Amino acid sequence: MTVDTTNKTKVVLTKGSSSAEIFLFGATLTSWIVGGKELIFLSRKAKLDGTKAIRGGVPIVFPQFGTVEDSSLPQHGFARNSFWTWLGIISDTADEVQVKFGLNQSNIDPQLGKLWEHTKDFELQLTVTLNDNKKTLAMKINVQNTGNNDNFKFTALLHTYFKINDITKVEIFGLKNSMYHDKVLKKSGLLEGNEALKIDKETDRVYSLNENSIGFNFNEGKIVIKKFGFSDVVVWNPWIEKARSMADFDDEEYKEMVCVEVGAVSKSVSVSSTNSFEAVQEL
Ligand code: TA6
Repeated sequence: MTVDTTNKTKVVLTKGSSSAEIFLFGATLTSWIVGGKELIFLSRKAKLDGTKAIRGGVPIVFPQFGTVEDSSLPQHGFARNSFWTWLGIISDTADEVQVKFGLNQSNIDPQLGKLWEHTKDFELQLTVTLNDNKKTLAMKINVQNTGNNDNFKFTALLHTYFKINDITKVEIFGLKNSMYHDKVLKKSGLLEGNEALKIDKETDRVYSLNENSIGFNFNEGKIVIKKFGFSDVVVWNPWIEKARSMADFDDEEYKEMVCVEVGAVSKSVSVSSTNSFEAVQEL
């Protein structure tokens, strides 16, 4: 079965030797198996019952990245904390299957929805494309302003947790000569001088990146992330202390994951009435 929806909490895609799983909660993709390998990290302690955002996979960050001074929205917004609507199969061919999920005001807990003035005016869709011939996984977000009058601003990001087996062997490429904000040092306007960024401490950086191709080498191989429409890349690893502070993350799991996240976060996106914003990551 190419698209299995018998488990009401998630959709399982299978195409040849590739597979992917997407929970309706947060439309969070929690698994991508390709070439016999799982490439997505999911914490052994992740909550999968809708009680909190899933720790791992690809949480959808919308309409806000992080926390913002004059906003009462929770960190990373409400999309990852809401049950999305299954919008069905878009296409299913010999090599590829494409499915869609949607989020609008009807999916949002009113207690959360009232924290953003445009909750009634947005329609967010996620399209997931699994291609077994190209061995790729594409995720596209489309943000529609369905209101009749004013435009609205948001930030959005695909918070991808990649599964690796040794963080000390990870080298992230494609960032050299880009400017970044370092959330650990709380410093902005820093210039990345490394051809290959290694992770050996808590790392939480927002890179403004014109390049549309980044990636990383790791023990098991190399992952290239192509981005279209996203202006930024966030690199995050909690390292030892932050790992210990997260109840839904095992103390040692910082060694087995790295987040390389594409998004539009360093400056907000504005969508005018009846218009939309679209962005894609292809792995
Ligand atoms: O994307 C990196 C980041 O913004 C970090 O600052 C860290 O907070 C991470 O997201 C996870 O956030 P969460 O709210 O899921 O614990």
